[in-house]
Amino acid sequence: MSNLEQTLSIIKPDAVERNLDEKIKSIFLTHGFKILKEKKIKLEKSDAEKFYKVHETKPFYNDLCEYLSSGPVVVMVLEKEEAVSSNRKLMGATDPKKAEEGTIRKQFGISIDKNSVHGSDSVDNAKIEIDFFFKN
Ligand code: IDP
Ligand code: MG
Repeated sequence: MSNLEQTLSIIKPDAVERNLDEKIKSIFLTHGFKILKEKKIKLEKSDAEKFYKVHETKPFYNDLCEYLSSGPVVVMVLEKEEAVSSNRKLMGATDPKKAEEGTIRKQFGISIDKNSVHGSDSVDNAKIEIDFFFKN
């Protein structure tokens, strides 16, 4: 049975800064994702605050929003069967030190905050996040 999904991926400032965006995009393509939409943008801190609102009570919220708006990011809509869970698996654990071999965060993540990629955590949040960046 087919369960084609879309998910939102962000290549975060630490990875864009190290010119890893083409390499990370090629990893998505190799794993069967289609990149339906893509843009390189620099967020305002207020955009990052809106995007990460679910984390607003966390002690790391302010640093997280500063960081996400500290330099250009590449935002993409990825499509694949079970795209949401497939992307989460390919990204690896939030903390690169805990991420499995072969995952993007294991390969490229610097620290729990500079962990190179974002991926939606549910189909519902994927829709919200895709609209956040790509609604006309
Ligand atoms: P996720 O990106 O794996 O879904 P979330 O828990 O949703 O992880 O956290 C969002 C982002 O906030 C993480 O990707 C990471 O950049 C940052 N973050 C999460 N936990 C911590 C922490 O304990 N300290 C600093 N930053 C954190
Ligand atoms: Mg998350």
